[in-house]
Amino acid sequence: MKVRPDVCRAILLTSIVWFLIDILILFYTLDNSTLEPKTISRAERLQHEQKPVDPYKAAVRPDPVDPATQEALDQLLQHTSFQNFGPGSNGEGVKIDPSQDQKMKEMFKENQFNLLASNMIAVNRTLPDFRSSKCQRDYNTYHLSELPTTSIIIVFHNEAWTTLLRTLHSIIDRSPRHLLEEIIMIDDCSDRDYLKKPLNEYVKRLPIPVHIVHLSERSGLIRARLTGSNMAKGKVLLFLDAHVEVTEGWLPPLLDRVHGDRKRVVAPIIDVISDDTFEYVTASDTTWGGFNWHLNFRWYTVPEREMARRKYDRSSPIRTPTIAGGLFAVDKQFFNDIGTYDEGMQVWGGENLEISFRVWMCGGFLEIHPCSRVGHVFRKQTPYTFPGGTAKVIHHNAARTAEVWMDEYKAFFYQMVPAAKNVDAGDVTERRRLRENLQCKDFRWYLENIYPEAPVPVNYVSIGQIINHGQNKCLDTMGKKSGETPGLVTCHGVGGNQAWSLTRDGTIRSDELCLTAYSGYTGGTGIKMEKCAVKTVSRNVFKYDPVSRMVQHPSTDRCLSIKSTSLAMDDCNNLDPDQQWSFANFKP
Ligand SMILES: *[C@@H]1O[C@H](CO)[C@@H](O)[C@H](O)[C@H]1NC(C)=O
Ligand SMILES: [Mn+2]
Repeated sequence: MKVRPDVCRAILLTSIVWFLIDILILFYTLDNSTLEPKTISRAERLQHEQKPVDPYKAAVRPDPVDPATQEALDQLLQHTSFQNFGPGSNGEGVKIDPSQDQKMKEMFKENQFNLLASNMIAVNRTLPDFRSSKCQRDYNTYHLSELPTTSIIIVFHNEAWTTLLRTLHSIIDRSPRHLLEEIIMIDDCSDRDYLKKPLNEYVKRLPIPVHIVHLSERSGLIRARLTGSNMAKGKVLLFLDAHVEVTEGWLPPLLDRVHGDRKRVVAPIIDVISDDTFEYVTASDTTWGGFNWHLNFRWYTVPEREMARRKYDRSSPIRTPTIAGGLFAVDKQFFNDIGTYDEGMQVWGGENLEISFRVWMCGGFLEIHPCSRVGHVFRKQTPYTFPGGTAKVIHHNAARTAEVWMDEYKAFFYQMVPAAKNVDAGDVTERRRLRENLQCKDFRWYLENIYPEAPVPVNYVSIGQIINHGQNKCLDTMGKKSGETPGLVTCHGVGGNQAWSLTRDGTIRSDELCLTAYSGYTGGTGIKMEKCAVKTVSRNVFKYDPVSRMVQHPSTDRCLSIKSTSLAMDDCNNLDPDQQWSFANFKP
């Protein structure tokens, strides 16, 4: 092989140039790395080590801090762990030594979770990557640079320092920086000092903009969130609770869905951070949100129908009838278009069903993305006070939802929660007008198309009490559970445990419990209440004849009757008044 001399010269010349550049770089780095460290004295290093751990060196020098605030923050940080491999790392739980039992119990009361354990765990603790391999593969298909930015909105009231910081650090450590426009924190009138100036000071160190608004009066979740959304600069709003930990890869799946169609409102799987040990426990990926006659949000198993629609791909988003409400992403414009929140609601509770019904009925979609997981500290009871009383607030909010969105089906709520009838729901004309203006579909459409598995039946022929003519008494769940026989007591006519519905397909249900007749029940009267099956089964199907008033059970060929004052199945006899029943609000 022949090489021409001018090519040789060119190669030689470039080599020399590169050699010279190398030497220059070498000199430059030597200059910095060999000389500087030696100039730091041992004393200075010691001082450096003793300073409270500075988790994120601020890139810009923050404004001067007043000494009192600085001292308060230093104090807090001395008791804030940033330790690697410390207690609770990798999502593990923390067991408190029995000698600290008393202290633990005292501290538990402050926030209704194990604060002592939380304080031992690093605020930037590690967590495993819980995503399925399919989710991890899908992650690589997102065009991260094209996804919209998000403003994260966190409302808190007297939140604990370590849980709040863990929320912030987990977001910062596990989200692509360019997707985080900002974190907006709304302090709903906390009275704990560390949540004021020290917190303001602390967030300045974080490498993303964090804005804190301290509301001067208790505003409740809805108004606090609206304060946040009105400030937000990001395209997508992401509401988070104040005691959560996001996991690896949590953000892009949510943004990707909203980006694909801005009418999608998307929630992550909400995993459980134990309120006792702070262990991170994954939740099922085959659970979705529903609601019962009380208008309580409830988790239920995703029905076969939805699994099939998703082609049994467990990484594909679940179309859920409702969302839990604490954590979700929504396009800011869409959120505004469909009427943000109902500002007539108070404090907290019930707003999740309201926004769920509204999103579906007014043209949006609600999804749970199984590739996005966020842990949440679930508490057994709320540590906060509800001005006016918890029940009253919850009933007020639920009644507004029922009045605006549920049409005739609100009867199920009022039957089950008669106390709600006496609570003033306030003026709902604005919200009804919103429904008009948006030309939303009706509740029947929602039940038929989005939630046919709902405890509220689409088609029903009665709602209210069921009277036995022989005894002149009413069927009563007596607050009993699945597997027990309902009672027969004096009719009181106000619903509650005497609220039943005969459905078009022949089930007799009270909320989630169905009358179930079965010849194989041993030692009983052949009838019990059981959790209603998702798809009606013959055990639950009765046939009511409004003329003879008999309730026949075709699959056992017996009739609903009474045996010595108890409910029982018996051979049908149309002369027996104990086999005659009437159903309130019967319309065949
Ligand atoms: C937590 O923060 C500390 C202080 O910045 C740092 O040294 C440590 O590596 C961090 N731990 C993790 C798991 O990121
Ligand atoms: Mn919470």
